[in-house]
Amino acid sequence: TTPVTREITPFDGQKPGTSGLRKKTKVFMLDGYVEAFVQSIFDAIEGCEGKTFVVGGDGRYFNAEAIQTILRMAAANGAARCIVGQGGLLSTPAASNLIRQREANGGLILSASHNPGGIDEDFGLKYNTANGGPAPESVTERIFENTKTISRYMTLETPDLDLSALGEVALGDMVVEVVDPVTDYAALMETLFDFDAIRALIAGGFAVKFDAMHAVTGPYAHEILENRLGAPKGTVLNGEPKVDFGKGHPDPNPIWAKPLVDMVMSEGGPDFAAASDGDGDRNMILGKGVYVTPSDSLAVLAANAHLAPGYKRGLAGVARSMPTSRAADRVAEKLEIGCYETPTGWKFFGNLLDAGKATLCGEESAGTGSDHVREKDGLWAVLLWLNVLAVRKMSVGDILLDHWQTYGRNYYSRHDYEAVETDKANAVVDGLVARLGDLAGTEVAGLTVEEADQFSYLDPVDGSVSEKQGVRMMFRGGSRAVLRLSGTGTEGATIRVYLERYMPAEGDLQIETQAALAEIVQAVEELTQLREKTGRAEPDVMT
Ligand code: VG1
Ligand code: CO
Repeated sequence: TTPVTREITPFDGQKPGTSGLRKKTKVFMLDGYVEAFVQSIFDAIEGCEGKTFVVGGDGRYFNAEAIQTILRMAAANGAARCIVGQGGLLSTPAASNLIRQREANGGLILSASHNPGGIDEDFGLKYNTANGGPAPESVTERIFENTKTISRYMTLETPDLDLSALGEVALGDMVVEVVDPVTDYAALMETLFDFDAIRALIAGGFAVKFDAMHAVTGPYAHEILENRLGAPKGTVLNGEPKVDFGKGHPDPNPIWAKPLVDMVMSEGGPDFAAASDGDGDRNMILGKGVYVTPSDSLAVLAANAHLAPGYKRGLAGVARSMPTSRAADRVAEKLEIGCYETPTGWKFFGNLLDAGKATLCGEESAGTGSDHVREKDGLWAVLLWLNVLAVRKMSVGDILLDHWQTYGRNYYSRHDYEAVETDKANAVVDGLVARLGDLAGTEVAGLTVEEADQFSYLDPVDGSVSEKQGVRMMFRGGSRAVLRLSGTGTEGATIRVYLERYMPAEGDLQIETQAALAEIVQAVEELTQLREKTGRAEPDVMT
């Protein structure tokens, strides 16, 4: 068990994106690929000597193999301890919690989140820092720089460890501690929410369904919803994690979780339904006959969080990613609390949470979370909704309507054009950027452009600046469109178009969403020629 040093040559393109490195699984399986990236991480954090790491993933294909590689390398690089979820499983929020609770130096999380899994699908790996959150850009840039020159890595020549049994085992001079992935996370949830109130709600016949989409949240949801909150067996659907997520696309939105949406839209459907993604950090919230957009969900939770014990002190502030609708801003204004607009990706919320400036954060992509961890958290959002429902004793639909009648409604939708040829996608963005200077005052599709720019973010805590975080087109009257390229895809480019239109409380609050946004869609097409330039008649996904 003496560490060995092996020579290696760099791989192209090991650049972390919105949330770590994501590639086709077969790319990750290339000889030395994981090793090159992991050694680049270890070198970027000035080595592992004496450090403790949390290691786990969403259980997708290649999760088990990659973990063994990481453990051997951590040991060879001098780490003192690795805390690993049993069977290699840890949801992203549970990993974040463990890093914080155990005061680890960081964590390696294996996931491609909402991307499909399997040998022909996607895999991912990201590094989280000691606060439990995704490494900030300063760290991911250092990692990427290292990947370009990496020439060696350290490992041990040891057989695979058995990660199925709880307890400690030695790996060289390092201790590997296998923990139950659910226990500490479930305990944390009990400190935040009124489990008795939710138990009573459910016991009173309030019907709940949770779709784990064959991904990592299955065991968490079985334990929390069924065992601890007394929901009947069968509440959790697709609760057994599978390496290929049952060949599904573990993205909780109305397209990929359609069966659940159909269920709540049909006669006799549940009162409340929710789903989470591959690694358990996303959430979709549904009520009888209603789909709650993630942007609305953030706003509703911000307005009601004080009803749950963990937030009864009130919120310090709310943060949302720039493309997320401004519904939460209206709540922050009313509560007279801070409101922050960050670039896409949870890593930008970390400083605000650490500094106590924001308590709740959210993204339009079905991510909501709070200062309890440093990742977005799917089951947390579900439990906060249930806690609010238990206290307010209203349906999801009525809570939503009441919210719009108080704050007005931000009609919102995101249109994705997936796997577009990279040059074509760049041409769309570059074409728009080139025109930005002259857009103000332009009339398109019955709308007037008031302002257009590229979003850049000045972090109010550490003063760092992140530029070119998406193009914004603001229209007179408060409508808005945002265009940016995805940083999590593994095939060509995905163009995301985010559409928003504000309707004051006294206006029409019941327009069908796509109809409400049709003019803005038309305006975007006229301003970008997106459909024409990409040859796409319509988006692949609308959320
Ligand atoms: C997408 C979402 C973003 C989210 C990111 C990671 O990024 O838009 O809001 O933070 O995925 O989520 P992009 O660059 O493809 O738009 V997850 O659940 O993949 O960790
Ligand atoms: Co995710």
